[in-house]
Amino acid sequence: METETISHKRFQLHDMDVELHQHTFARDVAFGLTAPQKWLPPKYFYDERGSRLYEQICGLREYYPYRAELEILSTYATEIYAEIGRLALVELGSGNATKTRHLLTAYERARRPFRYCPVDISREILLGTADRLVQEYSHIDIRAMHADFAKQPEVIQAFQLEKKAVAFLGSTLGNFTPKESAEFLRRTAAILGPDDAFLLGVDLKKSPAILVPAYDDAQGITAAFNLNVLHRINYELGGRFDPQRFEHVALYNAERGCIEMHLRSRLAQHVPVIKIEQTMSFRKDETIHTESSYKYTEDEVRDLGYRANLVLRRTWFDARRYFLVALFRLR
Ligand code: AVI
Repeated sequence: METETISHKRFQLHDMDVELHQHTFARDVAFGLTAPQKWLPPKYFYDERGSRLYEQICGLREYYPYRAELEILSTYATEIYAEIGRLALVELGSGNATKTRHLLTAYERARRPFRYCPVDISREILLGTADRLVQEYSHIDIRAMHADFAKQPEVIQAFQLEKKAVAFLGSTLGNFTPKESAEFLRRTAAILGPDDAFLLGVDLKKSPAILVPAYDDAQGITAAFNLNVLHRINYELGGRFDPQRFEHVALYNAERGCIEMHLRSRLAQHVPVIKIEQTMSFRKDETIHTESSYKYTEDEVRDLGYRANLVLRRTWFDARRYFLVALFRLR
């Protein structure tokens, strides 16, 4: 693994060897769109347009997970700080750190120097966020890391922190398959020390009447977000998709315990993808499975941690108990 450390004026950036995007995207499209159940990994939603659409989703009336977690972090920032305040804070998938600000403000109030280590796959967002935070918080010491942490949580060992809290918020774990979640938690637990903490934000199981509209909003923003992956195949891989020939589908799969998002072909069609020299064929009503968003019960979260050698120490809920922020320590 290659590491490059760039010292900016007021923060440090570790640039890990993020695998060449174009190559993996082409490989995943070639593989996923020729499988019996066509599928694409959800990480490809997030190009510039997709990230903007996701921000819009977070502001939608129907999309409760963002606001529910924000409510937890703002209501219980002092309590959470009391648990982790002595530790450096590593955030996996920090994005623009909007929610984490409530915790950072609690750190700042203690008027002691503290270290915040945001890790993200988007270098631009990371640099912008670090830049803003050093201006807003006078006691902050930022060590940012540009890395694909989902593949390799071990990258955070490069921070060489003695004591740390690792935060994985935003219900991002929900987009991993159960096998990926178990593996990710096991590997993350393996790099925690006896005094370290792991803070996890997960969306809870609830009625499909609430879940489904959160992924199929009236304004069609989630539909545009889902269809955006076809635009991306067009402009990055020379695809010839007409997104209007597909429709957005969101359903709750009770057996798997997750929302599934699909793109359903409105008609039989053949779509060339020039850069991978393949033509993808679709039957009428055939779908591409683009995302699973797993929902948990508190017991399932406890169990998931337990199997990864973690013990659940504290839980915080929003007023409607839609969302859970859980604090784990090593067993
Ligand atoms: C980023 N992730 C946790 C979101 C979710 O709820 O699964 C992505 C998303 N997909 C549709 N809406 C939001």
